[in-house]
Amino acid sequence: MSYEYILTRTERRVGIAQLNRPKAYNALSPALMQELMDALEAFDADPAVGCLLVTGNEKAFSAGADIKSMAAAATPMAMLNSPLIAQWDRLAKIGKPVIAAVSGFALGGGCELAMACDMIVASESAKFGQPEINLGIIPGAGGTQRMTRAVGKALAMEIILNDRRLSAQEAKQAGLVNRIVPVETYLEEALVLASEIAARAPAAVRLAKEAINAVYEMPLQSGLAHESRLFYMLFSTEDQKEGMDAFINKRQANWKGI
Ligand code: DAK
Repeated sequence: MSYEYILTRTERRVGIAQLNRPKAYNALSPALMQELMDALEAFDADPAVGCLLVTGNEKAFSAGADIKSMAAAATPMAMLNSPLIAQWDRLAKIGKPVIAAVSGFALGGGCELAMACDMIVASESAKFGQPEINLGIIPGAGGTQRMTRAVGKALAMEIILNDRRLSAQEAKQAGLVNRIVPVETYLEEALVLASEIAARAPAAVRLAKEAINAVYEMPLQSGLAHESRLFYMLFSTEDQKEGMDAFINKRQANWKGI
């Protein structure tokens, strides 16, 4: 499959999607979002891929939704009916883990895209922010919700109401990102993390992601019951038998993904 606004490749069982509108700081046009979601869904369906990686370039992960195409949607109904909306919902349905490798600007929808991934590896130059207030709007793709859950109410208020930007260090301290790595190696470091996860038992990885994300959807007792059901379900897989046999016989497990 060839794309116009993203680059894709598979390496070490990792499906990599790179946003590729460098002149516009990888602004998320509807066409780019559609290609990105098409690519992520294709990786999700590919048994040769165990983990997904979304990245931009050194200067910008993404500066957010394409303001020029948003400005054209002059009414609420035009915005509601814009092709942009449906694209965002597709990301939450990806079953395999998705890692964002972020360098430079991650602003507005770019920050929301990174936060909608399961983990964030940030380069030392990464800058996170929700500057929508400068456009007379608020975040619309999860910024008020995911940012607040990640960094807490006090800091989220500053970020969203007053365009306070977080450096990589601040983002790490606030719990927004997993790790900070040098700019020169950020993609390789993210790829190493992704390939380690991609080498693990696929069904267990998938259900572990589902169980963790359920924290944000369910009260504790429901979450615990959900976790138990997923745990029991894994005893129907060959990989559970393989993993336990490998432990007992002191050998490397050979995961089959079934
Ligand atoms: N959209 C379109 N073009 C952009 C852009 C953007 N978000 N960001 C940068 N560009 C373009 C600039 O227009 C410029 O293009 P030319 O003039 O060369 O044609 C080029 O990229 C370089 O930008 P600058 O000249 O501004 O470069 P600087 O280095 O001076 O500044 C910057 C870089 C990233 C700090 C600055 O460009 C900037 O502040 N950009 C805007 C950041 C921003 O406000 N982001 C939030 C956008 S609103 C939703 C889904 C998503 C969203 C909402 C709802 N639903 C599902 C409901 C998301 C909304 C947003 O993200």
